[in-house]
Amino acid sequence: DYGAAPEAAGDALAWITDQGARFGCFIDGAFAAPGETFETKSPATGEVLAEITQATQADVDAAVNAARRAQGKWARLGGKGRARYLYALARLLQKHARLLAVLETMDNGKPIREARDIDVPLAQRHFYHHAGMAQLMDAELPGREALGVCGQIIPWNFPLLMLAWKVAPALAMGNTVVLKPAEWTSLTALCFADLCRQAGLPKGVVNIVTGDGAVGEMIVASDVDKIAFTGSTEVGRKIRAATAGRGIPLTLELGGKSPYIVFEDADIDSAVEGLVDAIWFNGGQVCCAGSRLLVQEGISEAFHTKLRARMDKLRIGNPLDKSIDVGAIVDPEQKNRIAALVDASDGVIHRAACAVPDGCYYPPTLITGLSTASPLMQEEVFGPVLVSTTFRTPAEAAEVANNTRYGLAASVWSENINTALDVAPKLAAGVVWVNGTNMFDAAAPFGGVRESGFGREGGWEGLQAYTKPVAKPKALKPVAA
Ligand code: TXE
Repeated sequence: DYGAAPEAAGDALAWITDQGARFGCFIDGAFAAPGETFETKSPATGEVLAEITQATQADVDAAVNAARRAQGKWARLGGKGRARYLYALARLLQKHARLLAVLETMDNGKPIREARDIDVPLAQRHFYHHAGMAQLMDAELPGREALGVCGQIIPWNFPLLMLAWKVAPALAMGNTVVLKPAEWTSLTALCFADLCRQAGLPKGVVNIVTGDGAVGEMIVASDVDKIAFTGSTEVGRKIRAATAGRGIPLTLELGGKSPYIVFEDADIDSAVEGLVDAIWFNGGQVCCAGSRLLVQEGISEAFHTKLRARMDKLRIGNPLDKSIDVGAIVDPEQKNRIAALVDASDGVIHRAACAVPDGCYYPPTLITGLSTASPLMQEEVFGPVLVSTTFRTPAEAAEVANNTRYGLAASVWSENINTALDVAPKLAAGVVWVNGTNMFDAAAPFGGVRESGFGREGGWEGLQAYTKPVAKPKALKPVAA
């Protein structure tokens, strides 16, 4: 049942069928024959969408070798030469925007409005931006060169967008890549592989190997020159330990429990609307989700009343329906994890009033009355669950906000710019938004502090992270006497 969008689902299903509905890895410019496979399902319907290959050690080796063979020539193309391919990929992402959005929604469960208006356009923007940067690069990053072959491991919450964050800057700077999508959401990465073929990208520049964490481990253990990872803090820690002896650069973008701080003088309606975006965008399955609300005491009651009323208007259901605000949770396993965390809490629970469809859905939830030390105040839920507390002074706001092992993002809401500018630098977070949330741009670096990881993606910092100083600087001419 595709409700309001049967024809859109039809296009995506037709693409899957055209590909044989069984996908091998994309290695050295071609899809390999499928090996042992697993099913990828639509969380909204439970329907099996396709069979995906569980890559073997031989697949990973072949992918790394192909990337190694391709890298020198790719780097020697120069920035302008590489830019032509990156522009071609950007245009193809644009041309197939609808197919990609529907595939993403079917595979991940996110509302089609988000896939269409956010995931896919931001992925395109990332390729356009890095095409432009590659073009400039010959002149603008002197003394630096590509790292070589980059291993890239991405999560399931923004499958295509996280691919773009990883692949575009790596390619722009002359690297080749071996990328592994998350096992629940491989389809848009495989569709992207198809686009690489259409763009005539030299073989071996992009390789996609599919499968679970064991395949990720194989990439980490292989002869790559960098690992870029987005995912859980736990796996990030394992990867750091596994690469410690090799001294290869590492970018880790991990979890978060980002504070959303509302001062008494904030524009309350805007702050409530911003909060809906901060915690219910993508069902809260967002690394920088504003999952911890901190409200100044004087407006706490009024704010919560408005928040509950707004929550009760959220529509949850079939993610292919354009009028839906909250879609399905990515997988039943993740839904059970969310439910277990909430069920164990001793707070006061308010659930959004809308009817929740059967299956892999979890309603927008607000929990108040928790102590700072309680697990739900500290642990990343990675679902549509907001916890809330109050503060009295700006100093206390910063103190409570920083009472976390994470440090990815923070939001500050106040109509007094002095309050905002006073508090923002005191927050331990990679990004602080003032009177806003979830603002991303390819030109702005993004990343965390503390257990949210290190390294930046996007902006100059993100480009630099895919280069190293030139190994052999030109010898200086002796100065004539
Ligand atoms: O993440 P994993 P999971 C958090 C969030 C979520 C929790 C668990 O709290 O509830 O993590 O999600 C690959 N070596 N985030 O289990 O396992 C895996 O195949 C190398 C936050 O899905 O970290 C996938 O491709 N790779 C987050 C990727 O790592 C390994 C996004 C992420 O999966 C591996 C996702 C290993 N040993 C989850 N084990 C964010 N920051 O956005 C797994 N993988």
